Amino acid sequence: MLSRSPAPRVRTRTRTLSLVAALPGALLGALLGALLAAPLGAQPAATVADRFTVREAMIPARDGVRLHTRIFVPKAAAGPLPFIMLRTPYGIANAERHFTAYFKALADEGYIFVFQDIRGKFKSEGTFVMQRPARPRGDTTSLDEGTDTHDTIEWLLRNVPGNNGRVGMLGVSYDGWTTIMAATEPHPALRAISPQASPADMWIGDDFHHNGAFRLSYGFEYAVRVEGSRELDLFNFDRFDTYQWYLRLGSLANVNARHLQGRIPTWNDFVAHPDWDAFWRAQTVLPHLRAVRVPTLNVAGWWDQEDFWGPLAIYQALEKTDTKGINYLVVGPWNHGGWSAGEGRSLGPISFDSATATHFRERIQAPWFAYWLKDKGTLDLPEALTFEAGSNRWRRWDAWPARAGVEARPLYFGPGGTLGFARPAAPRAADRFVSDPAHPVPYRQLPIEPTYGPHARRWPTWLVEDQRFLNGRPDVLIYETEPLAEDVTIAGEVVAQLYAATTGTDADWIVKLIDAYPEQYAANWGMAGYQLMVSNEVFRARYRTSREKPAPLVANAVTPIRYSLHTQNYTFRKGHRIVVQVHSSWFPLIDRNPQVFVPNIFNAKDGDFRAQTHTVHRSAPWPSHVVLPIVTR
Ligand code: PG9
Repeated sequence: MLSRSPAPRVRTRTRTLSLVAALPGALLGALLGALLAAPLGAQPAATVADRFTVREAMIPARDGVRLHTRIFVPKAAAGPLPFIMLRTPYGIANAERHFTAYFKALADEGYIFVFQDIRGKFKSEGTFVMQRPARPRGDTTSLDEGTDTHDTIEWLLRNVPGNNGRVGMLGVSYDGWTTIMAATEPHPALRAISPQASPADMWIGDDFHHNGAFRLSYGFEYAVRVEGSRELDLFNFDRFDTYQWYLRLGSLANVNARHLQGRIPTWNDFVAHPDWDAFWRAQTVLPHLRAVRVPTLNVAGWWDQEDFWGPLAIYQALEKTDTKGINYLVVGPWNHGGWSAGEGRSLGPISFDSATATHFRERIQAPWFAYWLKDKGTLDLPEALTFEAGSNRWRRWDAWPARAGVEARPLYFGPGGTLGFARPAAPRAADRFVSDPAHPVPYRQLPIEPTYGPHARRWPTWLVEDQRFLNGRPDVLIYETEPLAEDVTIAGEVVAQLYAATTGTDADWIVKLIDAYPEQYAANWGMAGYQLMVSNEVFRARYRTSREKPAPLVANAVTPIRYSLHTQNYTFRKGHRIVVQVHSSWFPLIDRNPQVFVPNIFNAKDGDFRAQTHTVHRSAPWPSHVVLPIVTR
């Protein structure tokens, strides 16, 4: 591992046997068994039944609702043992699958594993609420996922013999969110958490919206999946290509009228709360992260198709109060949850030259929990550990976004589709295109099969698909540099700065930063000219001045639009070109903007959607560009 940052924080502790004697409920039998038995990791053929005593429990929460829980107690391991808990809306009947990959190194280490159906899902009682808001500060009577976790921990400590009084929690996405929710009012026994790909604010940057633009295909299909039944449901599309299905749907008002008839609460919430109002502000976990009290390993993937904003926002919120240095960040070259299964040697056709996911599970996740829950080993983890794709190496940082040795440099749009570091001098220069809601730009190559179900295939890797599929579309602006004379490495926040105008009164903007491989690519001819998206984001212009109060654009007026394309750590190799694409629809990932201002797009009429001419300026007074955080040393 190469490092340009100061020496990492290294904490050392030695395992202490007195801990075993000091804790209540120590299982002498288990201890003796562990002494006699080979380590679990040395028994690959052992079945779950060989390794664990499995127990089912209905654990009562404080309001009497009982939560369905499966507890796996190792038959042979040095005890007493900490708990590792995962709480999920997705069902736990098959939870033991985690022992083959995601939790394999943890199981080899030895924990009591706890899997729980959250309130209202599968065999747990009560009512499911999509991301039930954290109860307000000072409210001691309401319930949330944090109180359910608290009550579960209390029960486990009393009712599962052989525990060491400590609990760790982890999970990906919704299960990552239940993990961070447990830390809002943590039980004292909660001693380590790893929220992984957890959403943080569904309006600003995670599954359901990005900068106010509605994530149509995911929002619709996920809401039906989770709320269509107590278990998991699938929307029955009448065709394979959902691009066509969503296009024929027309206005979003047709969803309830034709398909859902108001049956899906989350869809009704989308319709009732188009702006960042009290509903979304109550749902975000960020204001509840007032102090980092539990050691936290935040995990994210650079090509996460669902929740990349959330884990970084949670890391940054916790970092504000992290005086003890117990808040960590790991970002790898993964899609949504890509670290939890497989080796992580590649994503789609992109190779990373090493087993990044295995490395995470065995060398980062497992030792990290052992350190906090078993006082075991040393912790050789910097503040932030990122995988720098392109150069394909892990990098250690003492802050994220990286501060030292990084310079923010604008890369300007130029004439004839050029892109360069020289600021434009022309007094007037611009590119124009017609954005037509009847022919929206697809977010990936057609056909776009459903996100879930037997035909789902490309959703998990669409972010790494070759962006050349949009070449030649008149409504996609493309700017590209000359082949790079040397490697260009970025580490930090990428920002889009557009100076744009439209003949309409509302518009979406999509800006993508792309690595174009050389056309002469002897290393791998199959990848010659490949265009890999490195950063991307959408911005709905009606929210440019306020998330709460959308405002129409002034037709034909040049309007500055500045927004984050998120952080990234990437090396554009010598000989590659940097490419920027700009367009105004990304369908059906993002719903179509009518391009005339309407108060609530969910209630727009089919006739409200109009083609408009959009202009992107690239002149001296209005130099549209992207800002790159370039590593200078
Ligand atoms: N991205 C999914 C999700 C999390 C939380 C709320 C809604 C959706 C998930 O994979 O769990």
